[in-house]
Amino acid sequence: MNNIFSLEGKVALVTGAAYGIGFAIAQAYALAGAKIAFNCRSKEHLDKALADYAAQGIDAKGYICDVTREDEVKAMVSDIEKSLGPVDILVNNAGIIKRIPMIEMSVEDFRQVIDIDLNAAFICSKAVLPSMMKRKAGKIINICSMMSELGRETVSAYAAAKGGLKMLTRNIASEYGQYNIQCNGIGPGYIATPQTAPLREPQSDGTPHPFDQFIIAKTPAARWGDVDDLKGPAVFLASKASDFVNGHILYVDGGILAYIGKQPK
Ligand code: NAP
Ligand code: GCO
Repeated sequence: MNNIFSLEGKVALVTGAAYGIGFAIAQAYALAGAKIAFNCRSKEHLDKALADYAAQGIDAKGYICDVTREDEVKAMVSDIEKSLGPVDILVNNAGIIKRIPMIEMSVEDFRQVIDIDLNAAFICSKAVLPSMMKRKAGKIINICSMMSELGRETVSAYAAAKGGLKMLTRNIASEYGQYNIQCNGIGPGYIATPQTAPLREPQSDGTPHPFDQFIIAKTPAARWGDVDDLKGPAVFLASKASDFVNGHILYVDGGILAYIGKQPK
């Protein structure tokens, strides 16, 4: 059974994996035997990430590449192919969020979130699919969200992008499943990373952030998720174990989507 979860000999590109969820997924893939490539936009983040991977004994190949730029993505994928081999596993993880009430949000801000959180997955998937089609094998994993299913105040652009990403996942699965390419999504719940740090900061009087308490009450597991909670699901969707799973969004959310929320005492 262990072998069906092995990624030995595979090349994995995890976008935005300088830290946070992407870093944890790349770590898990390396442990499962994959060769790792990752990217981010900032040289500072890249240098620190390379040191962090090395400290874990992972010889990751890092790139400064903005996933919204097709020319940069194509150049990165081409270099990965030359140095590590063709990309077997693509994780579209890079993403941002802007928490602004919709009527106060500028068109530029809305467009930037859509560009990074949705259009970039199209760009990166398009860059790796032709080679996967030739080799009749490939795994694409899109990092969706609770906001692929639910809305909430101030995250209109993010929810629109993550809802679109769910349907892009299903469309890639539909269009390329015949080439033995599986495209699935992971929908993390509320995970403790830099992206959600503002929602967890204690208040000036030291009491927990109201949103922190809200999430604890909405999650049957009664805790925030940790990036380690995503490692097993990510390895499953990248491995042979999921060769007949396609177009599926695997929610790793501690039960939020199943739960009406803790009843007030
Ligand atoms: P994070 O801590 O903010 O990390 C985001 C990563 O993406 C960073 O490495 C960042 O590096 C990179 N990035 C951002 N824009 C980029 C661009 N245009 N090109 C290349 N890299 C870019 O976020 P996270 O919490 O780990 O989230 C990772 C993914 O999971 C995102 O798609 C997010 O929407 C999703 N997600 C997060 C949660 C959660 O609770 N944390 C839950 C559900 C889904 P640079 O800034 O250096 O580019
Ligand atoms: C927010 C959070 C969420 C999480 C995640 C939940 O402001 O509501 O940032 O969007 O990041 O996407 O799955």
